[in-house]
Amino acid sequence: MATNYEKEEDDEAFRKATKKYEEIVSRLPHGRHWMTDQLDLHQYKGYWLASSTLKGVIFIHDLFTTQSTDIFLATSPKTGTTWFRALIFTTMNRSRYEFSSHPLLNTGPHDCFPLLDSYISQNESISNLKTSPSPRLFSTHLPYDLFPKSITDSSCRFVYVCRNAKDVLVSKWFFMNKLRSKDLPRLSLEEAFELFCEGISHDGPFWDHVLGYWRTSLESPEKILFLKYEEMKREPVVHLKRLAEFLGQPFSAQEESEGVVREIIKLCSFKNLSNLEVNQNSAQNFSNQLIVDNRFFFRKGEVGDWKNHLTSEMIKCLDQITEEKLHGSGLTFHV
Ligand code: PAP
Repeated sequence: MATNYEKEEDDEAFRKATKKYEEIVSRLPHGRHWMTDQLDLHQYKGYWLASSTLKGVIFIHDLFTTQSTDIFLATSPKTGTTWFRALIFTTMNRSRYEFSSHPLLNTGPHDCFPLLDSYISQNESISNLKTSPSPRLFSTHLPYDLFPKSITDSSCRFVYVCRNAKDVLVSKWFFMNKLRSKDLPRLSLEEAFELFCEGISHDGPFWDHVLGYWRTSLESPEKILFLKYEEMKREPVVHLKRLAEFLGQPFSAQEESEGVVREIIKLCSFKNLSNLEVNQNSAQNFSNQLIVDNRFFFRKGEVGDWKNHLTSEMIKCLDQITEEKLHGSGLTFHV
């Protein structure tokens, strides 16, 4: 329990960080938000951030105290956050819960552990974070370059999940249209495509986000485990075992022979999660402003749905940007 003095200190730090955010945001270039059509994305140190995310960056820099055991699931939006959140939560807690009565069966996709970017600026979060049991699990959409040195230089770890740009664009376009006010016209795929290619999308440019984590994962593989959505789809056993090892919780021979790996994959599968009552009929409250139906986080869960939506010109252009951006990095997508 925080003392009155600690609470006053936290409140003061909270006020200072809010003021700093307000000063910074007023000076930044603005870009079109996919959901509102307002100029609500802000270009900060080369990345396009929603207001709540920018606020999160300031708060993380000024108010977050990292612990060496912290684990971050980092993703660009629509690259597998929901799926990997479930996989990490289940893997880390596998000796705690039975699969038949697992909390994931009644927990929305974003409730197993918080999105730090928006959680950090909520009331009480600072004191809650101080008392959370370790290892603390967080999700984040922040580009790696926007984290403070206190995090990047510490021994906390990141699991990064990337996905091919074409599926990300399509997934994000569908998602944003579900969130748009009924008073607004639909965001056309052409508009979404233009914005995405220009990098004007949440936490974009998408390719810079991926490369920031990719390069650091090459330099410091003990710091960042770099995974691909498509590879997890193709060989879930192989990649879940890599994930568990990186998290410091490798599967024992006994667990493997008892089918624990398969059970986790089954529990976290698109088919299982998307059919749960909680994911069909409940909603998620983000930063007390945005309420999103859980079912919107589950659409198709497939690789290659872009073929059903993108024109051949769009495909050519996205492939070209991807090739140019990733050239020389050693990172490829075979989709
Ligand atoms: P977020 O970053 O906004 O939280 P995120 O979970 O990364 O979203 O992305 C949602 C995508 O993951 C959706 O892809 P789609 O639009 O191409 O279908 C969603 O269907 C997919 N998804 C959600 N859960 C799973 C799962 N268990 N397995 C595979 N894909 C999943």
